[in-house]
Formats: sequence, structure tokens, C-alpha cells
Amino acid sequence: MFAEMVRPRRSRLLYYGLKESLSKLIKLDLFANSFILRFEKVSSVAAPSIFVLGSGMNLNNCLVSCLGWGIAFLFLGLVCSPAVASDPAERNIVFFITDDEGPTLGCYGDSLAATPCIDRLAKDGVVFNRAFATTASCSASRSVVMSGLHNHKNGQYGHQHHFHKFDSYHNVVSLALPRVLAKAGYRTGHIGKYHVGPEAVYRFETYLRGNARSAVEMAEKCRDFISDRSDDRPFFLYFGTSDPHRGGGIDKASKLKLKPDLFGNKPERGSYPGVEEVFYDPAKVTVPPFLSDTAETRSEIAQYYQSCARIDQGLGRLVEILKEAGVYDKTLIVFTADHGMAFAGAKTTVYQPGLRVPFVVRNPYEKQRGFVSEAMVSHIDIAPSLLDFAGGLDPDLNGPKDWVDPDKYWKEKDLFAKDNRSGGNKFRSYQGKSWLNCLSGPEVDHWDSIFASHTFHEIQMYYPMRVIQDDRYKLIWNIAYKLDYPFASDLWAASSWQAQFLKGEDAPYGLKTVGQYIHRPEFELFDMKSDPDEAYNLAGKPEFAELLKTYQGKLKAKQRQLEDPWILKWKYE
Ligand SMILES: [Ca+2]
Repeated sequence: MFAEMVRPRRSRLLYYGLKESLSKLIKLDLFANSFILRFEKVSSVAAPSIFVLGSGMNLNNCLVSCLGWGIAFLFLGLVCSPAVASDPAERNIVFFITDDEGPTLGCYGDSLAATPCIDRLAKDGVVFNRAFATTASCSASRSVVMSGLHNHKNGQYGHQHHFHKFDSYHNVVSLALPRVLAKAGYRTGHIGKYHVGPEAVYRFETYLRGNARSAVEMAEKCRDFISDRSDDRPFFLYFGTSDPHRGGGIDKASKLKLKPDLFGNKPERGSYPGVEEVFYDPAKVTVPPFLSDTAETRSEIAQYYQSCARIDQGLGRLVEILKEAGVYDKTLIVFTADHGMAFAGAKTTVYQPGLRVPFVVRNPYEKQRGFVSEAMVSHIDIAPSLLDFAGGLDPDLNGPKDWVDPDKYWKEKDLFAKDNRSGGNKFRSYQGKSWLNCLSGPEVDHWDSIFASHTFHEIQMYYPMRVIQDDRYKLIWNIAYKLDYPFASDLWAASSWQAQFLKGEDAPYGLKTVGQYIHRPEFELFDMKSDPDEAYNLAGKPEFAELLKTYQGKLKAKQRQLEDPWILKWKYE
């Protein structure tokens, strides 16, 4: 895999070589000893600036000098001109992550979606049909993406912002995605939603600004970063939309008593600059099985799809910009979401609509493209995969080749020597593994089973759940099952939820009841082949007692391997 990776040597080396040679020529008084050439790197193109510092030449000298300058400029022109139009760096990375979006895309067979740009990308890339977040919570999930460690390992159990106050350990700096890619020779840029901490750990070199509700505007704000040739390193661009997260208030124009959330859409059918909003008729949308088919749900789904369509146009613009900059075929593009859609039954849960995410990857360096992969991949794999693509992953250690000892790192900076540490942990290896080889063909497998580790969403929402899921079965352990299931503030307020909740605990909610949604059993075991919508819990049924035991054993073994502190709960609760 690495053999075919040719890291660009770049024009900079050529420039410095030239500079040295010319300096030698000058020292040989080939032109005139009263001239000193000084080259300044005004840009990556190595434009020389020449200063006349001496004088006292006679005419002959001057003519000779002029001739010399002519030759010098010709020489520079010949050698530097190609450098001016130097080839852009190879193996750039765009990581495009949306906020609360299920695989509701055309390339996943969703006929309702208006996602032509993602669908085009998918036709020339790989659609991962079985891609999963490890937690359906914004901040927590993003820290997994950026660290390659589960939340119980990286320390970021929930939201980072405001009073929620969760941060990853400082020693995660040794594995943090923007840090390790910078060490691997990348310039790193971020735009849009960030939502992880501390910044000192997940530090990007460049922070770009743009309205995260308009991916089109965001793409435009990335234009200079993408096209920048003043820096000859390849780029890593982390592009995080706020769409289609709930927000922007409720749609006051709705005739319903319980009005739908706007999902970032402008009220009164308004639109963002450069965006052609796609409006949906609630009567014509499809309601997924985990939701109840009500007027309230339909109205919210219509808003959700409009928000998703806006993202697609942003991706389209970004692809245009990559093409204009001549880097589309030199850039790996990953498109995904932090977790599933923001409806009760998806976001914050570990059910399929919460954990399953869109995952489309286009790797221009692969010959075979345009297929669907059934390989099971997880957000835990993203950091090692991108580092693998960058040539910076040590396959034996499954960590960065150019690794920084976090203890030494902070000690040298006289910072965080004791603060916010996970004691005795070196953070040398990722918990995920690279899926880069899966991009070569649909026959390549990845995980036999995926693991999910969810502990918090908002600070008030302690509800630890652990999951193991393979080809056939899925086991959920609701560790704090005696508690009522807690609600994220936006999901609690959702009209699609309230419409059912107000009818009482016996009211249906998707394939369950409101009461079943709130009061959960300790274990939930599903046969994903015969029951992909997780409606029939097999745990507690005598005929499945052995199967339950087997999967409990598998889950426990995974917790041990992944150093999950909640493994203690098997003993004393
Ligand atoms: Ca989210």
C-alpha cells in the first residue's frame, strides 16, 4: 500500500538547489562582484528578489553585468516558471462531516433525497453500506473521529461546550488527527463545527470561518486554502456543517399546533445566498419505521430533507473548487455524519437510526471505483485510515510513525503536566484500524463486529450503553436501565416526539410505545436479519438465554480489550 505512495518532493527543493547553485556562481564573480543576489521566497514559486547593493561599475562591467542578468533571468525563467505553475501537492484530504444525518441520500437508495452531488461522488467512489458511529452524540462522536479512541478511553464522555464541560485528556495529543497529520507533513485547516476539546490537543494550523448552515458559503471560504500554492505541503481540510442539526426555531408558518423545527432552514421559505433550496411537501415524504406516521413527524421530516439538500450543494461547490484548483484527482474525499438524524429513536440512542451513518469515500488513487462495500466500518477507524492514506501510520503499532510522547510534549512546554491526564497511559495506538484497503474493491472485509460506547450526551444525560453488533445479532447493554431514558433538549422539544408523548405511555412511537422508549430493559438482543428495525427484543426469552449469554461474553471481552471502565458494572450492579 505504501509502496505506491510517492510523496511529492516538490518545487521547493528545486528552488533551494537552484538558489545554492546561483549563489556559487555569484561568488565566482561570473557576473559582477558588486552585485549580491538575494532570493526571497515570496511564494512557493520561489520568486527571486534581487537587490543592487553595490555600485562603482564601469560601462564594460555594466554591459557584462547586463548580459549576465539577462542570462540569469532566462535561467530563472526557465527553471522557476515551471515552479510557478508547480504541480499541486499529492494526496490531499477533505474530511466532510455533517451534523445529525442518517444515510438519507440517493446513493443509499433514498428516492426522497435531493443529493445529486454526493451521488455523483459515490458513483466514482465507495459507498460503505454498513458504517457506524460509536456514539450518537455530537461532541462525543467527533472526539472519537479525531482521536481514534472510544469516549471511555479519550475522556470526552459528552458535550464539550458551555456547562457540559467535557474534554479529551491532554495526553490524547499524541494521536489527535490534526496533530498527527501535521507531523506527517500536512497543512491542516478547519471550517465549521468543531465541538471537541481541548483545542491544545485537537489543534489545526488554520481556522477558516463561514456560516456552518450554508455549506456553499463554507466551500467558498475554503477556496484560498485549497488553492494555496505558497505552501507545498498537501492539505487536510476538516469541513463540518451544522446542517441538518435542529435549530433556527420553529416554523411559525406551520398550521399545526405543534410546529416543526426548522432544521436550520430559513423561515418563510427563505434561502441562503448561492443555495437553491429544495422544499418538500410533508404529504409526500416517507416516514421511517422508527417514527410514527403523523402530521408532526411528516412536517419535521420535510424540514430535515431540505436541510440535507443544502449540504449537497455545498459538497458540489467544494468539488468544483477542487477541480478548479487542479486537485480533485489528488484529493481523498470522505463524506459522513457524526451520527444519525435528530429524532427521538435515532440521535442519542444506540439503535440503527442513531448509529448508522452515511459513509462515502472517493480515493482518486484507486483504479477500481464506483462500488458498494459491505465491509463493516466504524468512526473509530477514521483517524488511523486518514493517517494511513497520508503515509504516517506505523502498521505494527497501529499508531503514528512520528509519535510524540505526550508526557514529554507537555513537560517541555511546561503545561498540563498534571492537568486532565489519563494516568499511566501512553496513547501510542489507535483503537480503530485503517479501512484504506477496503477502497480497492468490494470483496475486502473489515470488522467482524462493531462496538459502541455511549455514556453521555448533555451533562444531564447519564445513560451508559454498550453495544456489540455483528452480521447477525446486536446486543445492547443499558447499564443504568433503572433510570428513565434521558432526553436531549432538542429531541424533547421535537413536535414529532411531543405529539406522541402527550398521548400517554401507551401511545405508539415507531414500532415501540412511548413507555417502552422511556423505560428500557437491561439487555436488548436483536436478530438483525429477521428484525432489522429492532422491534422484538429476544433478551429475556428462555429460548434465547444461551445466545444472550454468548453475546454478553463477547461484549465483556470487547470491553476488556478496549479498556472500558464500565466493565466494573458487571461485578457490582
Ligand atoms: Ca450531531
